[in-house]
Amino acid sequence: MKRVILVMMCALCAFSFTYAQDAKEKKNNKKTVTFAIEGMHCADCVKKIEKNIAFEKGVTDLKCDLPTKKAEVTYRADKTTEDKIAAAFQKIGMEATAVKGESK
Ligand SMILES: [Cu+2]
Repeated sequence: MKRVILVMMCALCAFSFTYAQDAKEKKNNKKTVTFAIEGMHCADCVKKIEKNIAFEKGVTDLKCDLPTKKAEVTYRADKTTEDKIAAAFQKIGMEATAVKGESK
């Protein structure tokens, strides 16, 4: 009988550990994706991006780099997706392509 209890305790421990891990990931599921932006030519374009994309749902951080025509977008994966952000760029007349390998 003791052994059964021990096994059950172990199972419970493993379960709560997995659950805690899950909750932590849900809380901390920020993703950063670098987009190559076609149509970002000048400081006004950067302003336009900052005014629009920074306020997109789920976007928590945005860094534009004009010389390389790249925008680093940090977003909450439970609120939005890479595709939705790219669509938001499209809405303001820019083509955003996620740069693979630069995602964190
Ligand atoms: Cu411009």
